[in-house]
Amino acid sequence: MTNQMTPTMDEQARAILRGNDRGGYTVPTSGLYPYQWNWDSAFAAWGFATFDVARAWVEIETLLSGQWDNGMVPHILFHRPDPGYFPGPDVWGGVGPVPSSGISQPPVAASFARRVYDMDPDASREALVRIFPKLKAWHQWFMDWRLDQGAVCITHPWEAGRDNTPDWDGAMAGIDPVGVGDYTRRDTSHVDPAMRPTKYDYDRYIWLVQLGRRLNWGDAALLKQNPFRVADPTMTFTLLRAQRDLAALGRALGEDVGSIDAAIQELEAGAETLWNPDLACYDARDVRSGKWAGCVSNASFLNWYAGIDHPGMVAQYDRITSICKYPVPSHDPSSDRFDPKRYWRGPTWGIMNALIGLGLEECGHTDRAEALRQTTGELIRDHGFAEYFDPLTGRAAGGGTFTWTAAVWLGWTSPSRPKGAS
Ligand code: 9WN
Repeated sequence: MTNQMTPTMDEQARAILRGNDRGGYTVPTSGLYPYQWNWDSAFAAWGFATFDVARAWVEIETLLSGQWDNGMVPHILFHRPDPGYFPGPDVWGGVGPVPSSGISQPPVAASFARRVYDMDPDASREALVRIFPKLKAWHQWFMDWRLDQGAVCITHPWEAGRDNTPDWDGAMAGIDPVGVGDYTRRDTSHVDPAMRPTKYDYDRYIWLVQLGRRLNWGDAALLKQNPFRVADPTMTFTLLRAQRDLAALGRALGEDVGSIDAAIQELEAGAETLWNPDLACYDARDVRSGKWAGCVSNASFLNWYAGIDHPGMVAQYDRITSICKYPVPSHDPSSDRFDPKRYWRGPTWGIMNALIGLGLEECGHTDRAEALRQTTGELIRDHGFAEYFDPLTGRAAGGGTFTWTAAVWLGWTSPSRPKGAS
């Protein structure tokens, strides 16, 4: 029986989603991130679908309402002005139908759309018919503008959603942020600066935004002039998975999915170009310099999620999970660049764990998948719905009452998650 004074974890998670709902879209957490973020919304849809399928579709449709003419779906939609976040719409100068940033984010929306659809096909069909061409155009934009030997590249660290990971250290060092000017960060007034990227990082983030804006976010111009171009496991594996899910959705609708199937083959070949033989792991590759990042990150382990069961990755996974109590860390704890509190340079993220866990399970590594589900559930139960966690102690870090952590609870770690959610 539920004690009325103490809400259950499920009730708390649902209350977070509702509390972060701004009418048609959710914010990742109030204060720190007051707008709609791309991959956060896809996770939010997953969470909503466990108790309100119609609301899940609204989340995805609102995200796609920001799609640009070239097919790109921005990483932030600034539906309503809010001075609490920097850089805002005036700095970005996005050129789409809704004020937005000028870059994208890991395309997990089609994959969560498939999950929502599978949970209730009848209630989902109309929305699916509307969004299918939009998702297809977005994926095609990646295929047209972002491939290097079939692997998907990012043009800004924020695009991979793993902002300050050591994966980009080499490429970031190649940027001289000359003329970036003065600006005031807002993130460090919400969160302990030791848990956030440094000024060195921010100068380069803003410099890259200014460059994109100067080029009016033209894809061809950016391809030529942007010094930051890194082939990234997050993007490559999530797009590969998303294309597989989109093809399945297309078949359910009776659509021709020939071009999506061709893209899947190209991305499968591209994923193999991210295998770093010296590291014995999937790695990021700096396209401008041709150098490997040399990083075992949580994105390295998205291979299973993409349907690739590389035997070498099991050995890496077992090594990494044996050296920290709360895996999967965003950077290898045995590396001298590991920092257990600083954002994507060490902490564990529930969303990455969910993607890794879903992939492990689908590839038949069920014991590992179940163990990861358990430790992630324990982290959230014992330390709260935090943005991320210290992988050594489990301590909560970053923002609190976080939408995607609540969604991961509802869709993946809750003992009472509905059948079909995960
Ligand atoms: C920049 C919203 C987003 C996530 C990203 C995470 C963080 C933003 C920031 O927050 O990035 O996009 O300002 O730090 O790195 O993955 O989507 O939760």
